[in-house]
Amino acid sequence: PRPTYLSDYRPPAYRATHTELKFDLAPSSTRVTALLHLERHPDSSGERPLVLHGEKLSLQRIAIDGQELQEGEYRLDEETLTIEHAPDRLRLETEVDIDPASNTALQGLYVSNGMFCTQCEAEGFRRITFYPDRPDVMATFSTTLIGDQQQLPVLLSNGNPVERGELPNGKHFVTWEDPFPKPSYLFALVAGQLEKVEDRFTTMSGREVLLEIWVEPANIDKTEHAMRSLKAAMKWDEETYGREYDLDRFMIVAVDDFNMGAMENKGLNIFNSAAVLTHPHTATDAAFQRVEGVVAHEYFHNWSGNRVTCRDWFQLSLKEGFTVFRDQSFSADMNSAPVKRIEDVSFLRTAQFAEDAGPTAHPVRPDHYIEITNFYTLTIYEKGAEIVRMLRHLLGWETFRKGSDLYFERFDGQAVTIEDFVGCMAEVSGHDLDQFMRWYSQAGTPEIDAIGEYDYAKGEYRLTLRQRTPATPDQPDKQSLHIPVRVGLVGTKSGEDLTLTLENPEDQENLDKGGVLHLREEEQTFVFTGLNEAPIPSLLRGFSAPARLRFPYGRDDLAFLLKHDSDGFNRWDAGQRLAMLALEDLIAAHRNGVEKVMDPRVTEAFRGLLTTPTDDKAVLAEMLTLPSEAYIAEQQPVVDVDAIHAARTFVKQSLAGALRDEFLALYQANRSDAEYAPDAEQIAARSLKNVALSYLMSIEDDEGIALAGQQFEADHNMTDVRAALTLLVHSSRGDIADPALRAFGEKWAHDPLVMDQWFSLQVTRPQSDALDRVKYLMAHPAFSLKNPNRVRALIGAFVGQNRVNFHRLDGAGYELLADVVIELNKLNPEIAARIITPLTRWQRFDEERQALMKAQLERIRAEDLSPNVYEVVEKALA
Ligand code: B3K
Ligand code: ZN
Repeated sequence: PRPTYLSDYRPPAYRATHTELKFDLAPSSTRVTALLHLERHPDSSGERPLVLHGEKLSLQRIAIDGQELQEGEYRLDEETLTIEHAPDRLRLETEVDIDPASNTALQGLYVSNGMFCTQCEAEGFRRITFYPDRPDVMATFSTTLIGDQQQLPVLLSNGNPVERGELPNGKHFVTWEDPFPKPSYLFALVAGQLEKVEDRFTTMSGREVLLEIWVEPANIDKTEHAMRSLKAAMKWDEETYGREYDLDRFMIVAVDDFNMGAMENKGLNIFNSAAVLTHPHTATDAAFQRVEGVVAHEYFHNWSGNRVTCRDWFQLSLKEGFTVFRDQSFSADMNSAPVKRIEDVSFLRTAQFAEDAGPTAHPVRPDHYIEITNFYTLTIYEKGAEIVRMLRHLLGWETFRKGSDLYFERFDGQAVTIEDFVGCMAEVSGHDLDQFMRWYSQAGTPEIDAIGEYDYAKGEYRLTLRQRTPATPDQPDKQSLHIPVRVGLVGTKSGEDLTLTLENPEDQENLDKGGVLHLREEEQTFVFTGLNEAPIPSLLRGFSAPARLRFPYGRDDLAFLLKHDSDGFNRWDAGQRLAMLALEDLIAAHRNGVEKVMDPRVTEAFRGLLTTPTDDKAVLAEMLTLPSEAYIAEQQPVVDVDAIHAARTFVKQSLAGALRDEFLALYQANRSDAEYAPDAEQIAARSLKNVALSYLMSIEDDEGIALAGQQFEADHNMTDVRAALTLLVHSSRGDIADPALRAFGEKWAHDPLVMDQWFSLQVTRPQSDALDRVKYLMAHPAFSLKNPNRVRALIGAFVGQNRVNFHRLDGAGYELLADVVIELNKLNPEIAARIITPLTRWQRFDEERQALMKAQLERIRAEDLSPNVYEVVEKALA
């Protein structure tokens, strides 16, 4: 497979202005008739031929302006259909047959549980019909669906239904028209036996919009939260960004087999059922919050993505980074804002930083790819969102909002670039954002080394910041970035934020405008004056830039910040840093075979947290949570999975032992029999209670075990049931865990989304039988390699969250993953190329494991590989 380069971009030779489609739906042979209204692009010379994309299509007929084409008048290969001498304007008619039933890749048109559905982004439409399948070709669509009335009573597509009727042989049809020009990747159809719940939303200009959520009949009682989230998102986008919905109806459909979370097709969002269905007895608080976030994300795409779309797939973060930033802000407004920030940053620092440090590192705007599907990454999404967040902070909200308004107004109905977006921000603010653009082109996570010096006599604090971005594949040399660093100086006497006065007027001006220091050079010193007490710096507040910040904090400084920092995020981070210092000592002790000793400062800091009254339970729950094994690993030069596990377990048990009564009191204080609601207050109390229980269970305290057993039995809501069951299954108390696990599995055998949780919680247990359980469960009737949710729940959870067992020294974990990748490479290349990720990180481990991991990568490489897996494996072994 050959790479595609950003620098090779050319506008298309022809564009489609209107597209008429007809689908005669049958599982193994669907006939697709397409009538494309094509015209030569104004910028294109007369020599360029008409080239349409098409894959796995069986061409039955082709005609131009009603004239059938003969062989020789067009050329077909595996990927394209070329017509050398086409007129400047033409109506191209094609008929193709496709086979949705055998489409296990879940791209294009496929069948899931008897229901037809589509996934076209990025390049799936070319598996439906011949088309200029690129985002800069935008056409209006008119789509007729024909299907069996009994089998396929519901026929949906984008836009508005304009005609429906009965046909011979028990068939019926519906015609849909979408008046908004769109690229082919936003096309969708759904057909099946579905039921809907409906609601209405009145937009800010007073238009009434019909809202429909379509699900399989058995799931009709699981839609309430998604509907509520949708209405909240519609209102929020009006109030926050001034964006109003444009069509008369908005539909969401839940589908069981889906590669990603959901898809923002115009007016017809298709969702992985895991990202839409909730019920207190089947979904956890985390799932409720995910649904709220994903529903909002897809809805927000209607403007950031659909009305204004991407010129080419290198610009993917234009829509994804901005939309993730928007959904993060929405969720922050709906729930606890500091906790949302803590969760997002933890995820970024654990998973995206690891991507940025590994062999598949790439810029937020890549400059080449082999398979675009591989680029729906944490870097494009999460780091892309951080870049937009930095712009928001550099400009201030009001100016940022003006830039956003200008962007939507100027580029409405167009396919544009990241420069167009940032250009609007530069225009409205007067800022020079040229250096800032490097965030998009340069891969790797910048490191900031900070040192500070307080001059008591002068009342001055000199803060020196030095930045460096490590080399990444293809990018050995890096340039300095424009980094917004939000700071505070916390007085060591008062514990309060000191007034910030900078010696340099330009720095002061920046600080006054956006509250941040602008770090642009490799090294800069900021001199704060007029201080009458020694400060401790609080740096990168709110995580103002996606960077690794190092400062030689002493443990007492961190304990002090944990108490006094006015920035909630940094208060949490101080606790994490303090725990990290203790964990590092213990990791070293474990490796050297020395007795482990708990740092009393950590214990005292936790005691302080547990005994100081707080009105923010949600943040407290985060503060009491130790850094994850994955995050700890991220901080190590060479990852020692066993030492990390042992050290973390030791800290947890030490804290539980020393603070048992406090944890018990916390548990009791946060119990409640109130009816379940996924609101911020209840969620906070549940997480606090379950964190407390996890400490008690870490020492297998009799009372803790009894409480976990009761919590499971009480069966009040899935959050509590799952937490209790997980703790039991991860303990050594099989006598209690096994019957509970069995009862749960029998009770929920009919509900795949609950069975996914049942799979995950078993295969993440730290005991050494975990891998055998994975193998055993792969043969369970509820498991299937063809369903991405099952693969993620069983295999993904094991390889991603069970580090001690995946990295077993006999290599059995690696072998198991390689076996799965080899199977999935044939069935679903997109999922295969994702699930393989842990193997690609072999450089981070000791030599013995490196060799074992590489051997499995070589084994995979020897297979007949899809472009997806090929690209990842080649990079990993480069
Ligand atoms: N835009 C979709 C991405 C689907 C692509 C799958 N290959 C999901 C989202 O970001 O909203
Ligand atoms: Zn998106």
